[in-house]
Amino acid sequence: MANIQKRPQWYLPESAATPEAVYQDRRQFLKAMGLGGMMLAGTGPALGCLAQDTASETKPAAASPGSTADLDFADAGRPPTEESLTAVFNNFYEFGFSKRDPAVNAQGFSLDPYTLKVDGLVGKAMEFDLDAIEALGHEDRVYRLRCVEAWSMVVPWRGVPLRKLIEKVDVKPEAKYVAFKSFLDPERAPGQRDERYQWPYYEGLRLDEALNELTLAVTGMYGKQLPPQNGTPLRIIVPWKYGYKGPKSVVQMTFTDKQPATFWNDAVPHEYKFYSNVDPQVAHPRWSQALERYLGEDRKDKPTQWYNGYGEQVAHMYEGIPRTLY
Ligand SMILES: Nc1nc2c(c(=O)[nH]1)N[C@H]1C(S)=C(S)[C@@H](COP(=O)(O)O)O[C@H]1N2
Ligand SMILES: [Mo]
Repeated sequence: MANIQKRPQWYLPESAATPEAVYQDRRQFLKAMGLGGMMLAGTGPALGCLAQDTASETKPAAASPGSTADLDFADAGRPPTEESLTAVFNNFYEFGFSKRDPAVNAQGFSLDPYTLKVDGLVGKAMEFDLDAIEALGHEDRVYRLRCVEAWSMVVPWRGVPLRKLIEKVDVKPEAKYVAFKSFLDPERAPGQRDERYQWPYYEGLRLDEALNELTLAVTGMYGKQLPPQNGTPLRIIVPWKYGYKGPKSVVQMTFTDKQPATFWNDAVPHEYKFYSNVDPQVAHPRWSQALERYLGEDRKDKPTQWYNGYGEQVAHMYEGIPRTLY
């Protein structure tokens, strides 16, 4: 935790002062959920088809009950996104392609009895249940999350630094990357019957990225277990990268010496690269990344921050790598 500072570069004192809760009427709320506009018009096959959404005002969320917030991560520089929004505005293509599908289609979904398999270039392959993972030491951390579609949110996560898990399996020196795999169950996950994609969802990180202090194996949010639509029971969160770099409902982690293929890079290679670091200067082929819309607000008018504002913790990993590779 040595290189985490109390006043990082993105710290905005004005926004840290919690505003009065803003009353949201039903119409505004539906708009915020994306029910007011083009979201009703149909489903889009490619990530980013729904980027031009609209929404309404924000309302700060209450702190998670019983939280033992890690002080270094207690404040993401702006109020947490309302839980009622993060619960109904989701990207989880396994459960449908429009933002409000996962909350409906993943209702009641569970991977119990859960085990996370860890294998590949390790001294000892292992299986962890959720208790074993949480026993490694979980923390409450409030992070910003920036989706490649240009909306963003602030979430109080609960999770275990992935590094703690990696240290358990005795990674071999040849290992340079880690590949993640989400669950596969087309009977329960209707999106997985769509043959335009290769299921299960898969992602990957360079080993140093996986070991970075910020990378979390998340098991909860807002002080509760992860809801199905947010990736029950375990998801990876990599807050300086676009949201799709963090797979949900992960069941396997494999250490490898080769850069792993990733779901979105295979699906649309010229739009989604392996690194996918948040960068206002590197436009998506179909839209600028200079600005973002805070989930719960109307306008896409907030400046996007390089590395989503986490440059102090991560920029050193990318020296000499051209930004266009992101
Ligand atoms: N398995 C899986 N993981 C996934 C996705 C997905 O479709 N499937 N979508 C990603 C994208 S694009 C984003 S922005 C976040 C969304 O997380 P949220 O729905 O909890 O906000 O999950 C990421 N992880
Ligand atoms: Mo995303």
